[in-house]
This record gives sequence, structure tokens and C-alpha cells, in this order.
Amino acid sequence: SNTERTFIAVKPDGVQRALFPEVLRRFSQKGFKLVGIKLTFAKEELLREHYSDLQSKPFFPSLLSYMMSGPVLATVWEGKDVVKQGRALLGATNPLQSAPGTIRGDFALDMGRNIIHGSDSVESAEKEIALWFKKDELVSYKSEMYGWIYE
Ligand code: YYY
Ligand code: MG
Repeated sequence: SNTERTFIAVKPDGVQRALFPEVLRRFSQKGFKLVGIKLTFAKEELLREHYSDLQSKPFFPSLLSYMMSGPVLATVWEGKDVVKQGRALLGATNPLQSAPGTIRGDFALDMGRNIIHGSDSVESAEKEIALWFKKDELVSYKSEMYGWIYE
């Protein structure tokens, strides 16, 4: 449906390298609707929950310190197949394996500096949106471009 939602976060390196306008541009121009956005420092407790499936990995401590090294631009996007399409816009987790044309493929080299997060399933998107945003921080509005995006 056109109301599927995903959580996309520009990580601290993406914010510091001023790549966030490029991320907003790519998701907007694809046809997705921005329904939530905030610049925030992620708390350790939130990150432990956000990355709970990775807590036993050797890279987990460095992942947490990376994610707390500066502000994160947290966003929520809505649209058709947005979870899967969003992952495609991001590219592979390892930037060396991300195709050119993807965000990681165009702007990153190291896995631990891959500039952007995207939910990997509809279920994790729901969990992540609830974790990062309060209900009243998400905005409902009619997108005037929808008539030109959807047939
Ligand atoms: O969803 P995605 O971000 O593409 O990858 P995950 O497997 O969920 O891992 C989250 C995050 O952890 C990844 O973006 C970089 C980091 N990471 C790492 O530093 N080294 C790995 N071998 C795997 C993941
Ligand atoms: Mg993931």
C-alpha cells in the first residue's frame, strides 16, 4: 500500500559530511513522502534497543560509539514498498559492495562509516519508528505530488 513506512537515519558521518540533503533529495525525488524528521543525539539505551539483534557481534561497541559520535538525522518516509525500495536506495551494508548509484555506493568506503541506516523489514520499521519518534512527532498530510507519482 501507499502508506507503508520506513525509518531512515543519516548517521553522524553523513550529517558531518553534509550528505543529508542528498539523502532527503533522493528519497523525495523517488516519490516518497517525508512524515517525520529530527536532528538528535542518540542515547546509548536507544541504540542498544535499535541494534538489539547485533549485541553479541564483535563490532557492536564500535558501532555504538560511532552512532553516538555526533547528531543523527532521524527520518520517517511513507510510500509504496518504501522499506524494500529504501534499502535499494541505500545499497549494501558494506560500501565496497554497494553499487554506484546507491547512497553508500556513491559516498562511502568503510562498513563502520556507511553514513546511513534503513529498516530491513516492515516489522523492524514499525519497531524503529516507535523507538525514535513519539506519535505526535509524525505528521499526516496530503502530498500534492501523489497524483503525479501514483497512477
Ligand atoms: O542494516 P544494515 O545497516 O545494512 O546492516 P546490519 O547488518 O543491520 O548492521 C548494522 C550496522 O553495523 C551496519 O550498517 C554497519 C555495522 N556493521 C559493521 O560495522 N560490521 C559488520 N560486519 C556488520 C555491520
Ligand atoms: Mg540493519
